[in-house]
Amino acid sequence: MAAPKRLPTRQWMGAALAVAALIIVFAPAPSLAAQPTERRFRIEASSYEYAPPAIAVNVGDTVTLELVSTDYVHGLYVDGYGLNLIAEPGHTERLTFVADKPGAFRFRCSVTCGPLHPFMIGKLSVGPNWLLWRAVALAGVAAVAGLVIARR
Ligand SMILES: [Cu+2]
Repeated sequence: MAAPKRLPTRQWMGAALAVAALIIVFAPAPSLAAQPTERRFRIEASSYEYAPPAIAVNVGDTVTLELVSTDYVHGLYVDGYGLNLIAEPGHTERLTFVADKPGAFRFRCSVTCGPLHPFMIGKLSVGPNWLLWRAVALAGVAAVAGLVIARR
């Protein structure tokens, strides 16, 4: 009786890595397990920056932005959501909204506050960044493939 013919281990590894890469690229994003919650951010505006410069929330969160200006009059306009806040120095302006649109949105100053005003920008991220996590997972698969190739 002849021994069953077996595929070489390297071919199995290559096939497994290719299947893993396909799953990473084409698998649907998992539904968000996080329950919508209330989030509050205090954003300090000064010439010509926001602190913090980036905020991240989950889809469905009720978000309150508090804009505080530390020097001149500054604004905060959120692209995609069409929200606008204007804060006088020493005053806090508040705005509450539901983050119902996933994605990355730029926010920028809506009051001409000086020569570098066009560069006064920040970022609102709504929802997890699945593109980034897929890229990280693909890099892991590529690293394993590199190790397999290097070991032969
Ligand atoms: Cu400005």
